[in-house]
Amino acid sequence: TADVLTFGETMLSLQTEGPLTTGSPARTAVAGAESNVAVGLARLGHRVSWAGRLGADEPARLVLRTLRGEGVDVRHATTDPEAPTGALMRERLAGDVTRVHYWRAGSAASRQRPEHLTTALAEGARILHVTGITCALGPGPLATVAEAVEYGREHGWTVVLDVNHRARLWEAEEAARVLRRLRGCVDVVIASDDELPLIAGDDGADETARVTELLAAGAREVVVKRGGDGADVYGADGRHLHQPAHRVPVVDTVGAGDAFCAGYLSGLLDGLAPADRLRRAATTGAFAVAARGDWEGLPHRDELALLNAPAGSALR
Ligand code: KDG
Repeated sequence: TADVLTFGETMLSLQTEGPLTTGSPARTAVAGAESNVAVGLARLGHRVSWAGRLGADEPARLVLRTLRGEGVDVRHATTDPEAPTGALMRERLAGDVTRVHYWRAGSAASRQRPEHLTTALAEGARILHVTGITCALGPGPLATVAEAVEYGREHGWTVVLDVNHRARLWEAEEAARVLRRLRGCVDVVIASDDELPLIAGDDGADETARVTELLAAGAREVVVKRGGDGADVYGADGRHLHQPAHRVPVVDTVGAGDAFCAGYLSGLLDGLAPADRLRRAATTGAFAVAARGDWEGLPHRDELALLNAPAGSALR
């Protein structure tokens, strides 16, 4: 049994130094919200399985090698011989502004279907982690998410949904319609404050009303992320806690939400109290923003306390 099962689209990521049109050099990496979470959890010592779908190509080899190297179980990842692994480019423009380009239409992950996840589900897990990104990839991935959350719910797993809205992949109206249908099977909802309206509440509702609606729909906890302003957790027992963000130099915010999620799930697995898991989430989120790359800066368990070291420390 895994601690956490997750799946979604993991891609080849090209990260340019400057505008593409000038022939900028680029670095190759691996990106994908769910595998970012998987890496974060593996580095904290948890058993995590990533069961996405890849093409039969070199980017797939890079993805598998990277995840394996990070200690993520990829035995249940599947291969689509007829479709490529997806790709994205993070193009650095003026200053620290980056533009994202996707090549994901028709990708292997967009062709994932429920039967591709059967063996992964049968192996069991304590937590199922899914995101709104997978729901946006097409009818097959959406059906896979829907069946997985039902399966997790029936088998007593903790089902975690990170809204993770990607406006480039689908319209907000459609996202809202789909995500609200999934709510009944979700134990923990994670959303940034601007994503919360997608999954709960009518126009003009405040945060409390939206959270109340999610808790009434069956969630045990709702976690609201506010970037540099920290995060909050609301529990079905009426408790509400706030955690400020760590003050760190912000190098790259991409992946911060996934890092936060990994920290939060790690706290759940370790049986930490809500305030402590929120603190761990803030810590892993801070590591992510302080380093370049979507997941590269995530801490190993013995590094969690490093943020408390005085600025500029050299550890000898
Ligand atoms: O959350 C970080 C992700 O956005 C990144 O790793 C790539 O999954 C990705 C996406 O859909 O943009």
